[in-house]
Amino acid sequence: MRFKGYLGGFLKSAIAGTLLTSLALSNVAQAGPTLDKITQRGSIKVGVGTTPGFFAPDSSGKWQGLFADYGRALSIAVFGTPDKAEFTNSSPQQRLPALQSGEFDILLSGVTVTITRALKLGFHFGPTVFYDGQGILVRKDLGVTTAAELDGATIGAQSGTTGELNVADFFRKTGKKFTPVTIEDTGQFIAALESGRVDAITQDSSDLVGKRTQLKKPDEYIILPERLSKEPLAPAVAGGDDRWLEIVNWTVNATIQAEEWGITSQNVDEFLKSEDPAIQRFLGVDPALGEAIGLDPKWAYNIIKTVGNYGEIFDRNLKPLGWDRGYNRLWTDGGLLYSPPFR
Ligand SMILES: N[C@@H](CCC(=O)N[C@@H](CS)C(=O)NCC(=O)O)C(=O)O
Repeated sequence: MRFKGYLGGFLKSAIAGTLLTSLALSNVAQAGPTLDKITQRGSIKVGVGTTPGFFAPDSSGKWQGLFADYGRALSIAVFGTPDKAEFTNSSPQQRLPALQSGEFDILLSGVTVTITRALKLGFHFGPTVFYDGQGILVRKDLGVTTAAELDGATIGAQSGTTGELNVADFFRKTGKKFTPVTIEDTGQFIAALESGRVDAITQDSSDLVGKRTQLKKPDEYIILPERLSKEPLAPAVAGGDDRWLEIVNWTVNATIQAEEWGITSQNVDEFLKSEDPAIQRFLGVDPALGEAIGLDPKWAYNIIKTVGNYGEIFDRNLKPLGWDRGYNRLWTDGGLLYSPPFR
């Protein structure tokens, strides 16, 4: 009897398990609204900024940079080819509303993850692809070497950025005074510094390092040593589409996990012969994960083969500008990059 009871229970849970599996599979088979829109349109609309190393058109008009490469990685995940990401620049002020209204499918523009954006504005964020902090860029002839010496200064921030609040917080906290000038347009923001309309400008240090190289006389300016804030920069998507969010999440995770395993664009084909079941799942030798995410089982293989792992993406775009990996090293190297498991 006990055995029968046990068997009955086993059968019941097996049936329930099958039901759950088929429910889960039917969920997987449904494309999310964003993915539907993207596949019907045949391209992914990506909002970007204009900072060398992160997102900037090259001389032939092709967008290059760390974030641009994540746009390409997504295009590979969805379409199997890197060239279906359509990059459009819009100001920090306009791009979040444009994402909300569906003008963009994703922002890869250095958006900082904040609780206000998540809970009050309803955006969702993928994994951080660049850990940054806010800096201050000043003309050398101002004679200051630390932010604390900027008491009484006129400081420019771009409207719609986290920089506006951060700089106000910094001066309030330190009991110093400053005059804020908010400017929407990037060209005018830079011009305000060059013309002397403001004494300093404040933005993500990633932005300042890149934009400093575009000043007429870069050597006449310095970035002060302080970082006023934490700026984890991540892909942003509109709320309410879990499936699209998961595709974004696992696309970024794939580049981080590949680096952890030492899988690069150069050696990925050798890893196809790996005996490690996790690597087999990752590269689609075992198709189970591709089926679960509803993409080509080779989606991660294709990403690594074409754009490379995180380290390759970083080195290609940011090493030439002198960037050190810093916090953006793998957790195994003392950094903050950590992919959840591929299983
Ligand atoms: N991370 C900040 C700032 C975002 C931001 O302004 N990013 C820079 C690039 S890192 C930008 O778009 N600048 C204007 C441009 O490049 O045109 C935020 O989320 O508010």
